[in-house]
Amino acid sequence: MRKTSLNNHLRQSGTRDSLRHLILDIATSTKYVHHALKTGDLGMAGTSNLYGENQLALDVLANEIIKKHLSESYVVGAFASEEETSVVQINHGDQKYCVAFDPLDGSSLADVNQSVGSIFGIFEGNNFFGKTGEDQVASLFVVYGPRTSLVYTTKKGVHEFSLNDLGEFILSKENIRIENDHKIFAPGNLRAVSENRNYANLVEEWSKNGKTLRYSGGMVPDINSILMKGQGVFTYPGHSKYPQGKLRLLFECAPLSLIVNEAGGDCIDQTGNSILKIKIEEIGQTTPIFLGSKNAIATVKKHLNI
Ligand code: P6P
Repeated sequence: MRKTSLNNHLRQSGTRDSLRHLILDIATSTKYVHHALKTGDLGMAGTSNLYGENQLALDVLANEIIKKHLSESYVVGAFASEEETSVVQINHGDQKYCVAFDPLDGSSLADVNQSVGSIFGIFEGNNFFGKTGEDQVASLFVVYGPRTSLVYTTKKGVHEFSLNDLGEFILSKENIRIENDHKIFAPGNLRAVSENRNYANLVEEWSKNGKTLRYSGGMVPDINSILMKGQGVFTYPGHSKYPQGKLRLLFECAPLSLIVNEAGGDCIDQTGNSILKIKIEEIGQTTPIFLGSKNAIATVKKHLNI
C-alpha cells in the first residue's frame, strides 16, 4: 500500500480545510501523548476528576498536551475534557468547532503496561448541549499499544493510520467494515450479572456458543479490536449502583458509536435506543452501551427484552 498520509487522505476525501486542519492538530497532540507514555511519570497526580477518580500524572499531562493543541488550532471555540468539570470556551480564532475528548481513557491500565487510548468527538459551533452524537461532524481515537494507531471518521467511512518511526500517521486500513455476525465479545460490568438475570443469560449464551471473550478494561482497545477484526460486540450495562452505567456519553460513547455505526455496526442503550440519538444534556452524563455487529445487538435486544 502506497504511503498515504492522514493529511492527504483527509484532503482526498473532500474534508473541508478547517476540519482537516483540526484533525491534524489533534493527531499531532496524540504524538506527544504517545511520547509521554513512553517516558512519562506513572505516578499519581494527587488530584481527582469530576467522577471522583484519582488522576494519574499521565491523565493530567495528556490533558494539558491536548488542551494546548486545541487552544492553538485557531478553529476551536470550546472544548470539554473528561478530566475537567466544565466546558472551556476559547475566545480567539475562528471558533468553528467544539471538541469533547477523553485524553487518556483507561489510564489506570497504563501502569500495568496495557493499551490505553485518547478519544475525540468534534461538533460544529461552540456548544455541546442539546445536540446528539449524530451531530458530530467527525470522531477519532488513538490506541497507544504495541503500535500507536489512529482511527477516524468524517462520516465518509472509517480509516486507520499507524504512527511510524518518523512520527507520520500512515494509512494502514481503509473503509473498515463490521460484519453482522461475530466471534468475539467484550462483556463489561459483569458485576451486573448477579442482579440482572437477562444479562447473565446473554453472557451465558455467547459463552455456550463458543464466542471468544476479549475484554481488556479499556474501551478504546476493546472497540479497536472489533474494528480490526471486523466483527464483535462490546457491552456495558447499568446496575443498581450505576443505573445509567459508567461510560460517559460525550467523551466515550458518542464518539466511539459514530465510528462503529459508520463501519456498519449498531450502538444502543439499555432501552434499545440508538446511542447517537441520546441528547447531550450535561458534561458527566453516562449511558449503558451495547455496540458492535448487528446480529450481536439483535441478541442483546432479545435477552434484554428491548
Ligand atoms: P470496568 C476505563 O476506566 C473505562 O472508562 C473504559 O475505558 C472501560 O471500558 C471501562 O471503564 C472499564 O470499566 O468496570 O471494567 O473497570
